[in-house]
Amino acid sequence: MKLYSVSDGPPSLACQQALKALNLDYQLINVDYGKGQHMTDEYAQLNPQKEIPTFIDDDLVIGESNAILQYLGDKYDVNGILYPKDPKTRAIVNHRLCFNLAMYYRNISEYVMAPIFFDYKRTPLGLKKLKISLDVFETYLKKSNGKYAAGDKLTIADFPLNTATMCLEAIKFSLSEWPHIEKWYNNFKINHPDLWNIAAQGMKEITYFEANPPDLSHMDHPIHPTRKI
Ligand SMILES: N[C@@H](CCC(=O)N[C@@H](CS)C(=O)NCC(=O)O)C(=O)O
Repeated sequence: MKLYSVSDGPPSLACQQALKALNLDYQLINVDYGKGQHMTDEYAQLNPQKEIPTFIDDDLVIGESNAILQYLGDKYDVNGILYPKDPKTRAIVNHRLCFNLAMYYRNISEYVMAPIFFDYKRTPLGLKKLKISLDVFETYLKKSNGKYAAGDKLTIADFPLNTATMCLEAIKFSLSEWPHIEKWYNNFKINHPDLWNIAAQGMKEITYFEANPPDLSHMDHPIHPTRKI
């Protein structure tokens, strides 16, 4: 198995956490985002979205971290520990993955990540969207009293929500207004230090780039406006 991953990318890090939690051997291929290695025609053959991560298992080649997490759960979590088989429990896990993709990480990414790497600003509207996303996650976590994202056990849904939340810590955004998120996030660090360590390595890089925004103007990004530092 191979995972094309970017060292500070929350979706990539979530896949690494799942591979580690499932104790799977795989080849980690670090994609250099700053060099635009994911923009090449060669990479586009693997992932036409030109996004990272991309995962390969034999003849299966897929992008989209949720699809990767679900595949790993389906194929390798035979007892349904991290990806429960009971349809209702599983539906909650799937829901949390969708919530992260469509709302939570989307708004974190736009507010935290895009202004670090590209020519975007942190705006009051962006902050409002972020706070609404945090309010929603807080509501979900209240149901499990802040234990895990989809109930009282660790599941694959905790990984992308953890790596998304890590971006907030990277820029010292306080979670004190969202006590259940804070509790869940700290519990993850305490109870799963080896998994947290994967996110923590990425966080260090994001914190560094927050203080030293990279010049990606050479990348000529097709969508995002770059800035020369
Ligand atoms: N929905 C995708 C998003 C992946 C994603 O946003 N990856 C970023 C790196 S963290 C990326 O490759 N962006 C492409 C670009 O900015 O050119 C997933 O969950 O896998």
